[in-house]
Amino acid sequence: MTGRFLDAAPEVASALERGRAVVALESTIVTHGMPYPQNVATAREVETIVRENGAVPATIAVIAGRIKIGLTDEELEWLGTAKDVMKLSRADLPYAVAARRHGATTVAATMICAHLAGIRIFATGGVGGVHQGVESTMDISADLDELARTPVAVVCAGAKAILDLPRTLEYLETRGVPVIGYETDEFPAFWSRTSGLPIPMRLDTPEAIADLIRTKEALRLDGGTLVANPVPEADEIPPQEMKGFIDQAVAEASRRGIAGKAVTPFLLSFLFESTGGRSLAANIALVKNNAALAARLAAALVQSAP
Ligand code: PSU
Ligand code: MN
Repeated sequence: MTGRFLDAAPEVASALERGRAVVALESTIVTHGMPYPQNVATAREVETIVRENGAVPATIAVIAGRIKIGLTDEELEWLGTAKDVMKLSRADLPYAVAARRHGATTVAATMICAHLAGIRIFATGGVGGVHQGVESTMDISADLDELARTPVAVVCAGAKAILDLPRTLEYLETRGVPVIGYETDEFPAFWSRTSGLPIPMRLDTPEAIADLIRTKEALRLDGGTLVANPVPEADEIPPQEMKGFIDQAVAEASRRGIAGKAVTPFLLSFLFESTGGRSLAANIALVKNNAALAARLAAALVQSAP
């Protein structure tokens, strides 16, 4: 039924048919998360890293209303500079498909499309979360509710430190989302390896995480799993250093009245400027690191399947 909206790239379709490892990748990071040309270069490198670690990459986006599961090189290059690409979350996905629009998928929308295609593992940079000032804005990313309902495991570097991280973890717990630290005792804060917040549970191998995912499925527990993988030490920006930049960015967003979907892209590009490009370098490194772990996890998941 849903298949009529999807176009799976031949390589992805054949991997899924044969029960091989596939890793979904999002596209909002390309259109709204990084500047050109780093966005396209990173997306290509991430696909290569997924392959090198034993899985087939499937970058997901909506092009002229078609849900693409795996993009060609030309499509990726076009997406990197296109101007009329919507940022799609759960709420906007049916509109983009019905109205034949172009759209980049956020974590929430990528999870939905990955699940429709039969993909269980997805790598991104950082998931959306509860925003600072939520008391007045009610801004909570739809990514969190998607994690509560759609059975896809999302590998990320924690949540961006521009968010209210304690409330983000509280919300995930309330909604029953397992948050697993990979080789870490703290919930990572995207550009930084630490946040001061203890991780709810820790596992140190892709096999152990695959086992948890299978157990969760066997127990018929709905929803996804969040795997938090800290940015590599060499690329980290220490939390105390990042804090000043973040406070400045959040204050500027509120001064300019930035709201809704525009908040996260504004903060990311503001930080890119204010850190002199360091935030972007860390962002690129952590996405690659997540792609490698996601591919190993996808391989472990198909290998030890009962
Ligand atoms: N991670 C990044 N860069 C990004 C995002 C995540 O490294 O641009 C995007 C993801 O697509 C995520 C979205 O789903 O930001 C969250 O947006 P919002 O806060 O509006 O839900
Ligand atoms: Mn939001």
